[in-house]
Amino acid sequence: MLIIHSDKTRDRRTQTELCGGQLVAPFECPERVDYIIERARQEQLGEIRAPQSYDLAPVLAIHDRDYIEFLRGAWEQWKTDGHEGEAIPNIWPSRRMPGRHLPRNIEARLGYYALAGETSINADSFTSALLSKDIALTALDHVLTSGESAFALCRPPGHHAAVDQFGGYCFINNVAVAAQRARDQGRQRVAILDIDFHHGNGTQDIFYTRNDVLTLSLHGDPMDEFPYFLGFAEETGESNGTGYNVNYPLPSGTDYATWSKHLEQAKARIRDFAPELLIIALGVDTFENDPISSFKLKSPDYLDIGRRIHELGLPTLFVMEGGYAVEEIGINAVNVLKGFDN
Ligand code: SP5
Ligand code: ZN
Repeated sequence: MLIIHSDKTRDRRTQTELCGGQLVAPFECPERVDYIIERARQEQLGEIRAPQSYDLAPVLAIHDRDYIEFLRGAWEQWKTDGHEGEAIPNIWPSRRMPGRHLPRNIEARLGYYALAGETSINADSFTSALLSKDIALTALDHVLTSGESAFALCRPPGHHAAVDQFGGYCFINNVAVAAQRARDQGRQRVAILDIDFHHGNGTQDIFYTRNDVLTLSLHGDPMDEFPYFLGFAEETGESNGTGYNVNYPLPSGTDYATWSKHLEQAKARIRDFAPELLIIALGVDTFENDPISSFKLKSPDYLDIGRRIHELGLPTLFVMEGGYAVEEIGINAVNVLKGFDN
């Protein structure tokens, strides 16, 4: 399988993540990609190719322009305002003050565009997010032109990024950008299956009223797990999109026997939809030793996941999302791709 990868993903190295009342070393770190690419080389998974550059048009096809311009300028405005640390939001629009205006102040603007507070912005955030989308789009174009499958080794991840919000380590929704481009290139129906431990709230948000992009997500029950405020089973889409969003919230401690049953349900819905392209939001934070998650999947299970996805018989684009057990992330991510290829 073709792998799209860039060493420049290492440039995103934030110092801080707000976690448990402390600023800790971020879980979403450059070493994640190092372990995956090292394992892909060891296992001779396939050719490793650098991404091409794309302009902003595919991004603006799904994200609001004011949001993207905020991301572009946030770090400069934060520094100009005299702040010392990385940019972290500390106030949000909320039920009793809904935020009808976009204030000028950078702290307020951070809260306006953030859905969570763990994702620090620094000098590299915007360029890294743009590079990550280039990786996804380069891999997508290979799938569209060759009919073969491909792996986009994206970093930062994307599936939490909504139409006009960042958070959950995500700024640009890479799977959504790719799905929209596939539509614009003439693919009529695209399915996005999100197997990251966390609900793909951004992807759900972006396509919620549409019936041309089917979105499905298997994830930790939002009653207990990030992102908490979206990802419930009753969220099935709206207007034209009714019936085209499917959530499978699963309890803490879910093992592979239970998880894979729900994967088969998702596959049945995908078969029924008959997409021309399948995009997998590939998180491996479902792993038993993941430091911020609570499922119990084991490394060999990821081979079986790849095998089961292959049974759909669709051109498939794999896009890297989460996974924070850094030493095992390479084994687990590459296992999915190996299982798919064999
Ligand atoms: C792409 C992706 O997987 N994003 C995940 C974002 C999770 N954000 C919340 C992190 C909360 C971390 N709390 C750590 C508790 C450790 N015991
Ligand atoms: Zn995740």
